[in-house]
Amino acid sequence: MGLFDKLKNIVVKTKEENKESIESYDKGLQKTRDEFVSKLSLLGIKYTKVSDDYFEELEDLLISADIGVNTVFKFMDKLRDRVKKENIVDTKYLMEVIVDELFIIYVNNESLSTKVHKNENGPTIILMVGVNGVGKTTTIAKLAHKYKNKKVLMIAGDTFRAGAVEQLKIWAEKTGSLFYGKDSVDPAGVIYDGLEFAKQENAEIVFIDTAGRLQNKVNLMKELEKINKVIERIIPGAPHETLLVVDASTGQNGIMQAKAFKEITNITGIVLTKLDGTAKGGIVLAIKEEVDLPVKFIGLGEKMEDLQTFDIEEYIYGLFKDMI
Ligand SMILES: Nc1nc2c(ncn2[C@@H]2O[C@H](COP(=O)(O)OP(=O)(O)OP(=O)(O)O)[C@@H](O)[C@H]2O)c(=O)[nH]1
Ligand SMILES: [Mg+2]
Repeated sequence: MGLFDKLKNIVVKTKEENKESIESYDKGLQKTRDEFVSKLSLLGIKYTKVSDDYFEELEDLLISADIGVNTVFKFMDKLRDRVKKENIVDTKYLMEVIVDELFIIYVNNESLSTKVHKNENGPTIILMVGVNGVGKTTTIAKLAHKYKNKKVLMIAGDTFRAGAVEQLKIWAEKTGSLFYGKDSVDPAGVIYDGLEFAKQENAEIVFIDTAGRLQNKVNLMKELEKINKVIERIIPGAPHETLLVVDASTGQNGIMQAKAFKEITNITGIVLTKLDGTAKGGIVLAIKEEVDLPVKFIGLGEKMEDLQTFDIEEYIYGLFKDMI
């Protein structure tokens, strides 16, 4: 095969690979797009020229997409500025500026990397935290599926909710992962033994599931401290990632959770789940502005395939594809 053909193959292949993720963004963001973008388009029909009324309605619209009030205010200031400076009168053209500026909000930041920190000298430990029902356990399954070429172990650190251990075990079977869990009331104990098991089995990636009980901050902090101490004792330097799972459909409540967790433990990234079931897709931008943690993965459905590494370009495409 000549070099040209080889290159062509690579191009076709990357396009194909991309196609799949672009399609899932497309599908997963449909609700947000339908709500937000169709309203935005209607606004552009209602007002063909930029005016105070237009700005006011645009502001309401952005707030209702859960972009976050502070973010929206900043955004509106910037937009008004550009309208003035560039003498923009046509709302159709302003639409392009809006897409552009939303993109800039996100990209203008260093804590953007979606990269997962890996341990070069042993198992990579990924701790999942978050309030109950947000999708922690499902996300572990999805990530295990993503890393199916690695030796994955799941540790059932949720000793609180009835059925939680069994639920994780089933996912381990479905994804061909190793599993460690036992009847216990003490998550730290289970995690301790699970990590010994990880070393013994030479696991490459270890996911630790935790209970999502809503409790007071002090207790939660103490519990996470204890868990982190145990992890560090068995695998120095671990956990390599602490992923906070946030349910996108909870909107501003999700933002509050992210702020609270960030205060009590070292969160390295966010997994935003259930984007498929909500019109609150704007929360991605609010997290960036208000919490300043990178969204590393997004959940776009209930199946183990329905997880994507977060990509701002594909996200913006998924939101605005009807307008571009
Ligand atoms: N539509 C949709 N549903 C999801 C997604 N992620 C998780 N779910 C669903 O949300 C529900 C709760 O998911 P779990 O993974 O059990 O959540 P959890 O955080 O482990 O819950 P607890 O263990 O009770 O704290 C399940 O019905 C999942 O199928 C997603 O990205 N999209
Ligand atoms: Mg769970």
